[in-house]
Amino acid sequence: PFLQNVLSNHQFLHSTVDTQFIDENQNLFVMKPVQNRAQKLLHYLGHVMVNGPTTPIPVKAKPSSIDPVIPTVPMGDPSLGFRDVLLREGPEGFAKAVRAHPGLLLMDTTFRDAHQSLLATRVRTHDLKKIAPYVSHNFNNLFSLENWGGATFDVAMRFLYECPWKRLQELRTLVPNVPFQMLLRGANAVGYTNYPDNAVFKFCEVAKENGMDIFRVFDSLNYLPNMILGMEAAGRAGGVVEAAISYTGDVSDPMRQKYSLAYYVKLTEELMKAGTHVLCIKDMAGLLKPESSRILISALRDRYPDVPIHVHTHDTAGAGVAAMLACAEAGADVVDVAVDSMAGMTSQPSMGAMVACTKGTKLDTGMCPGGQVVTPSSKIVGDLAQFMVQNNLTREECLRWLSPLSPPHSPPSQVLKSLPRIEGRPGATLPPLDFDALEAGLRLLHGDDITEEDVMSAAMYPKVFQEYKEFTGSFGPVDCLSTRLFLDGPKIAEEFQVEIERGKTLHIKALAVGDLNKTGQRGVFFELNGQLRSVLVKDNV
Ligand code: 3PY
Ligand code: ZN
Repeated sequence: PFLQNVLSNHQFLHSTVDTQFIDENQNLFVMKPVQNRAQKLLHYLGHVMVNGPTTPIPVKAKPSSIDPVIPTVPMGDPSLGFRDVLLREGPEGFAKAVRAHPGLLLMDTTFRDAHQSLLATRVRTHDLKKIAPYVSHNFNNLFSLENWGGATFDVAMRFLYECPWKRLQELRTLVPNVPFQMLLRGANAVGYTNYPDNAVFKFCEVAKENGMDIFRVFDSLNYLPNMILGMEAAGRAGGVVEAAISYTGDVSDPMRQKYSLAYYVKLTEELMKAGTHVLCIKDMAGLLKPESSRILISALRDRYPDVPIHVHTHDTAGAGVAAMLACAEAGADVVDVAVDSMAGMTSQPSMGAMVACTKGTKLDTGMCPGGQVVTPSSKIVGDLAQFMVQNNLTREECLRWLSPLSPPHSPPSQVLKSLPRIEGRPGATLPPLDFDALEAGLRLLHGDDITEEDVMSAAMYPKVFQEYKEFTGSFGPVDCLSTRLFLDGPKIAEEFQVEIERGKTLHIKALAVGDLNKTGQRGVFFELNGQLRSVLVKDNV
């Protein structure tokens, strides 16, 4: 149970209590241990200075020592945006306003899919926060800003040692006017596994409370029961439900019948029946071409004149802008783009290109342009393809001979062989998650400042959350460090500031790294707020 001391005990603070109350509540005088965040951060910096980055980064190149110039924003509140419509009119009213909007609307994926696709999801909250006010002021007419979900949740804790919920809260404060959008993997929420249904419901509820607005719900195999569960969870939380059909094949090729136009029309019918507010076509492999875009979007537009259609693609083959233009011309309301410098290749098409291509037409956007390189689902397909090539297998051979070979880690269903199978939607038969028991366990392990958000992080990623708490337990709030300091540490004699909470700034100067001692350690010396401090770091090299 949560220990409430004299600083937080409600009864103590708000009612007259007698000495017996004090006698009976010994916990009133239990104080949290001093956090000593400063010393922990020095330990982190010392560790990076001696051993290099703690975060696996896919390239050897050092982070740039140039501090990016952040464009200034005008004083005062940003102009109103679609979030104001959403807050005023709710998801249905929002969908109507989107449909009624004359030009083409854009979703900016820079804060999520663009860096997930190009930079292995390694952009830190620290940097997102710096540019967020600019986005809020200059891109207030975006349909949404995609900034959460997909791989961001896992990577934030696993590799960046930061809290994904804090990212959401902080960005929400900085961007009050543009709807936030996240990618929810249906019944798999933001994970790679099956969760009990109540975990998915609770997850969406807490995400909405923390500022999420639009939930793009997909299942990479278009497995309807999984999608519908995610849609229900997002809808019940009060979010905008955007059901997304994963697109594959080529609807413009009459020879390819498995994923034909009829397949997509049928699926759309089901998602409309399930009450989606927005319909999304999610072309995660970048397969849409202008002709297939026209065929698909005009068919859906004809059948469902009232639902906003939102199209997502990747520019993998370079046809992204052409395809998205064709979608818009065929009746799509929203397409996904990324900031020019983080667009193209496996990311989304460039915002600048879309803005320029529609300028002065009826689709005018009203904007003035100013490791793992594939999505997780594509990786499953890629792993299998590589496996087949390596073993020189045809499709038939693969199916027939798969048994004696060692499969890749992300197997197709045949590989299950005698492994246990689940009939139907896995979450339906999993026992509900006991949030109270989980919370009590976390408090025991990590102390009392466990929040509802932490409980959800642990529900999604138990091991990753555990390691994240251990890491920040010894190294402190590393999310407060600039990215260069986080990855590379300071240079000797460099002076810098770290704001560890609002109004609480550490002034640090790196002084020296000592020689290797007999036990394989080095002293690293700093000045912290004018006082000499040192830490002892094991040299792993
Ligand atoms: C994800 O699941 O993270 C994706 O981006 C799927 O395309
Ligand atoms: Zn994507």
